Amino acid sequence: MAEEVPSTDIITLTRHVLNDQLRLGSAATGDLTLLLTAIQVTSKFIATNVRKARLINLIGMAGETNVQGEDQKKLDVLSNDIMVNALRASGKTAVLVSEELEDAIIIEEKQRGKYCVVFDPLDGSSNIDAGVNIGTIFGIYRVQGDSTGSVEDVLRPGSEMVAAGYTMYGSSANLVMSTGSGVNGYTLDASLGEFILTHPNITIPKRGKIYSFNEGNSMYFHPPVVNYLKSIKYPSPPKTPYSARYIGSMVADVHRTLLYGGIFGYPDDKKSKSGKLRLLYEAFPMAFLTEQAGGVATTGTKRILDILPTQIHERCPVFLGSKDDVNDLLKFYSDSA
Ligand code: AHM
Ligand code: MG
Repeated sequence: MAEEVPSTDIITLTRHVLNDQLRLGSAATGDLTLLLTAIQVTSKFIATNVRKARLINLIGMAGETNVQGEDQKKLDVLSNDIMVNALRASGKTAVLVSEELEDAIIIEEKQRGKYCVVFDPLDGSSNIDAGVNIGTIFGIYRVQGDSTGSVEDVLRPGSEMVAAGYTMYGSSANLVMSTGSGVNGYTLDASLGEFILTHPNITIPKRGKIYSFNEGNSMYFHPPVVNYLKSIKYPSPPKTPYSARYIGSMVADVHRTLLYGGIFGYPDDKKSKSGKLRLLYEAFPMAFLTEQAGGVATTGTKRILDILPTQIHERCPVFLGSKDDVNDLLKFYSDSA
C-alpha cells in the first residue's frame, strides 16, 4: 500500500484571510486581517486554558456575578481578560462589548483602531465543569464614519457586521468564521500552533433531520413552537421523526447545525419574554454565519440580522438552521398570526 504523502501546502487561517484581503485590492488596509489574527491568538490561549482547567484549578466559581446575575466561572473571567487585553493591544479596536462586562469598553486614543468587537468570551458555561464543549463567539463592526468609538457604533443591525465567528473548544479547537463571503472552518493543529483550513465553504444542507431545543421548557413554549415540535416528532407517514440533539452550548449546537443541518432554537416563552440568548454577541454572529452558509435565522416573526439593538445586553428569540426546516417553523408562526 502506498504511504500517504503529507501535504506541504497547508492553508493557515492567516494565509486564507490575507488572500481574501488581497482580493479586495487597495480597499483593504490589512487592519481586519490583523484584528482577526489577534482573535485567533485569544482562541489558542483560551483553548490551552480550557484543556488544563481541571489540572490547575480553574474550574468552579470565581466568586463574582456577571451583569445577567449569573455566577461567573473562573474560566469565564480568565477568557474575558484574555480577550480584552489582546483586542486592546491589537491597536485595531475602538469599542469592546463582552457578555461578562456591564459596560462597553471605549478604547483610549493611544491604542484606538477602527473596529468594534462584541463577544461572549466563554459561552456554555454550565458545561465547563463536565468538560463538555464550550466556545467563544464574536462579531465585528467597523465604526461609523469617523467616529472615535461609542456605544452607538455597536447598536446597529447584525447585517452591518463585517465579520463574525466562533471557536469551539472540544476534542479539537475549531474556529468558524465569515468575513461576508461564505463560511470557512479551521482546526487548531496543536503541534504547529496554527488554525488550518479544514472546512472550506461550509454550506448548511437545505433540510436536516435534527432538532435542537431545550424541551425542558416545553410547558412555557408558545403554540407555534409546540405545534412545530409536534409536527417533526409525530409526522404523517411516510415522513419519519427527527432526532433530538441538545448540548446546551450554543457554539456546539450551532456548529453541528451548520455541518449536519436541521434546526436550533431558543424561543421566547411564557417565562422569558425575549428568550435567553443575547442579541449582540450570540444571536447576531450566529445568524450572520447561518445566512452566509445558506441557512435562515429568525426570531419567528422577523429576520434576526434586521433587529436594531437598543441595549448592548438585550436578548432575543433565536431559530436558525436549514432553510426548509426554519421555513416549516415559520409557517406555524404565520398561521397563528
Ligand atoms: P451562557 O452565556 O450563560 O453560557 O448561556 C448561553 C447558553 C448557550 O450556549 C446555550 O444555547 C444556552 O445558554 C443553553 O441554555 P439552557 O441551559 O437554558 O438550555
Ligand atoms: Mg456566556
